[in-house]
Amino acid sequence: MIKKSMFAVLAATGLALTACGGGGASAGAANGSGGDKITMGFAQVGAESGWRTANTKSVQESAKEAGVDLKFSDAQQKQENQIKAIRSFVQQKVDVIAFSPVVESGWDTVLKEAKDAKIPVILTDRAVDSKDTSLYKTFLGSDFVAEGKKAGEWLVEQSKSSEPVNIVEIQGTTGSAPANDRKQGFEDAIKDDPDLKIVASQSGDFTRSGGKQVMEAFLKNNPDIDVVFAHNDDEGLGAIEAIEAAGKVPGKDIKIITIDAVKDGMTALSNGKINFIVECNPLLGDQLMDLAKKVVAGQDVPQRVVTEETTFTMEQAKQVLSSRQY
Ligand code: GZL
Repeated sequence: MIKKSMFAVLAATGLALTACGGGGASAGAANGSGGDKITMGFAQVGAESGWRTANTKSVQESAKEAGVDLKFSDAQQKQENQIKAIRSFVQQKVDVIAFSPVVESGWDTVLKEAKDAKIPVILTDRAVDSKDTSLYKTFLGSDFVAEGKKAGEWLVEQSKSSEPVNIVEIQGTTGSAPANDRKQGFEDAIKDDPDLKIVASQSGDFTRSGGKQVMEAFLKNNPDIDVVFAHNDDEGLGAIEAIEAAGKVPGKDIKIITIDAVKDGMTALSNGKINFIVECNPLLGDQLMDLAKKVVAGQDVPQRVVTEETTFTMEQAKQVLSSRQY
């Protein structure tokens, strides 16, 4: 966790970084209030991936630790369910609403209802594309463009020969910030290398089954695939199943790059079935509770809090696998 003094400096600039892996001062101490228990309404995306499971666990455990009364809803990846949940939190007059928007668009109306009810909103994990930034107090989460860029830069580094490299891309949930931004970052990183070509791109909806189905179709329609860029580990693990069913060797015949670094992904990386993983930290619970207490207490918070993350090769995965928290 960033030292308080550094945090104050970064906060003043409107941007703060938090160390990956979560952890940090308990929310109660953070605002020094020790005041009344606050109630948070949390509208989660769903339970689509290992990352989401770890994120939910982090939010629930951190709420308990921080003495925050958590009202939790699982939207099963449907925007209308998240909107319903936010409306219900407004009716229940919670102190603060936090949510991870399943897609970027279509939130202004319900966020205006929360604002009119004087209930502050915190975005966590994913962003919205609303132009009206007064609709939420802060956005805590990863820089997905940077994640996509790191994935592309590794591939550029690995592809020094002037052989053509055919890439298939398994995108995340259509319209979601991580899918849009990871795609952007990856394309930006490879655009100056004429040998690297995305020959097919389709959404696997961040799920293992989605990754497997999309990869089966890619294998049928593209005889010569060199690399898979999957927007999360679960899609990459589904792609591995399809590649092995087609009699090819994942990590060797077809290289695989994914994003998240959850346990199952890191295990496949250490076994050489995935070649490179960009970390996306789901342990946002502690920072979320700290921010919520400050927001409810009327304190200023940075409008953007970016989680710091790293990357893993096979060797690095072998070293850290046993100590991973999720
Ligand atoms: C990223 C998060 C994405 C993960 C997926 O912050 O929103 O959603 O990369 C998850 O695993 O489903």
